[in-house]
Amino acid sequence: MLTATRYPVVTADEAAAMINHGDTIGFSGFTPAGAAKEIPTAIARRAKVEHEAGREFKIGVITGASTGDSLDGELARANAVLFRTPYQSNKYLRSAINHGETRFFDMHLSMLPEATRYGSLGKISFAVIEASAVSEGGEITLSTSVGASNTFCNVADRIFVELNEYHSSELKGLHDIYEPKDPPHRREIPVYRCNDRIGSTTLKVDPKKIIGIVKTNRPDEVGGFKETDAITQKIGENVSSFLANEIERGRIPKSFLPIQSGVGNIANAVLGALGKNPSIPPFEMYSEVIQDSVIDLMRSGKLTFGSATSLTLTPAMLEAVYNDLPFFKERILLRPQEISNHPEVVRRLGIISINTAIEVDIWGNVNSTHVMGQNLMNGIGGSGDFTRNAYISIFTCPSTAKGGAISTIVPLVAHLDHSEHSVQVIVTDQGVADLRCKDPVERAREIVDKCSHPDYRDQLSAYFENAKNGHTPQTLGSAFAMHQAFMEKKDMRGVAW
Ligand code: 0RQ
Repeated sequence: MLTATRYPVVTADEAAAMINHGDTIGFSGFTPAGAAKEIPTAIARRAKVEHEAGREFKIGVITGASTGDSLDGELARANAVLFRTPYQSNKYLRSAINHGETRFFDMHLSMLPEATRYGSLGKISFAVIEASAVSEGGEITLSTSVGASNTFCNVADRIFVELNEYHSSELKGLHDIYEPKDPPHRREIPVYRCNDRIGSTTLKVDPKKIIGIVKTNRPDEVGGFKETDAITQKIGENVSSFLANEIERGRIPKSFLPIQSGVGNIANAVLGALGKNPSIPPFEMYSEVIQDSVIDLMRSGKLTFGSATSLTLTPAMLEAVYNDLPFFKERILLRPQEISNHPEVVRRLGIISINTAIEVDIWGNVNSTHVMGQNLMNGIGGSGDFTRNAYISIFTCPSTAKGGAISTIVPLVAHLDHSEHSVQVIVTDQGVADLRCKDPVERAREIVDKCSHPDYRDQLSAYFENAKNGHTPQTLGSAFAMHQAFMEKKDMRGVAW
């Protein structure tokens, strides 16, 4: 490992001792991949001691997206998070947010770095960045994600590096670090193909800003995936046959288009199904996350290139990649999230976006973030960056949740993340609703007939078929009756309008 000697080697507790109550910290990490691990855990230890002594101790936490338990989980359990942005997925942090103990504001992931640079998020006191190597001259080779680490290091005066020996020492060349210029006269981001390299292989910082190196040897805290079940498999098959049919009809080029796919079990199943469909040619990804299924597709030759901002792999899969690194370095590029998710590039490349909804209404609006319109689940993540700008934007979800007691198709979403103007295709285990060029009533029929669960189909049709109120026949007095039924009797079935 390239370990420069000029920097002070400190323990995580020594680093945490330099951080004050009220400081805002930019931590590396996009999903648990490449997330800082040692220092946040030490800050949580410090917070507990301070709280026991009757002193306030909370920090502002900014990251790329979600992180691992040793960051979000440890800090939330220590009640040490003043505010948090953007996307998170930790159950302890989620609980603190929903109980009003931690302020959380959501952001499109592509916009976080710019907001950080221009000071909208206040002063960033420290950057805490995981790296696989650091040189005497301040060249940092990141690990399994880029996220917003480049921006955090640029804006912070003081940088701690967690030098993680778990990662391969050969990662240089996997990353492409580039930051856009200032507006208003900035030029285009010169990514014209998924594999275009536009920046540098290392993150270059003023070496004087690196005030401590914490050595560690720990894997990313990436959990395993649930086995594909009948529902997720059906969703995957529905997406892949829809796209194959679009090629057949000439609405997608025969050479196909780059794919963006969200994270989680459904995304895994969708990618698996794309891989198995013989009518879909070998393709590329321009996405934010590379997860286990992507690696399998690369090995089989079905996926020829993957551009993303994180390598979110289970430890066994990451080890397999490290054992075959020359093969994967030719096929993977990790960019800052500002570039991987940039609307300009998404539109230019003609990306097919595939993200997950919590619920969808019959008009095509999507809620990806709030349960019953109230409790935050995870956040919008990159779904807005891609959906609004994609060539074809797809949302997937199972047709029901909580054992059938919740219909994910509802008269009106209880929280809006993606509007009917940006959402083009809905896919559930029941089928595919193509909303393009349909008016609101045609969309409602398409979504209810093709995507809703049979238990809810008549109920949902009855909501709009007899209404005569306007272009979008919404009935304001009963639009949330299904949500209210669930909150009162834990079941959305049997609502009469
Ligand atoms: O809860 O496990 O307690 O039953 O939500 O749902 O079906 O396991 O699916 O893990 O893929 O998560 C939208 C949250 C889906 C996620 C969301 C309950 C359900 C379950 C999880 P239980 P599943 P997933 C990528 C880009 C953000 C937008 C995006 C997400 C739990 O995919 O955060 O795609 N997306 N961003 O039971 C009540 C409903 C429900 C419901 C599901 N209608 N009402 N509960 N659940 N639907 C991210 C990045 O950019 C990094």
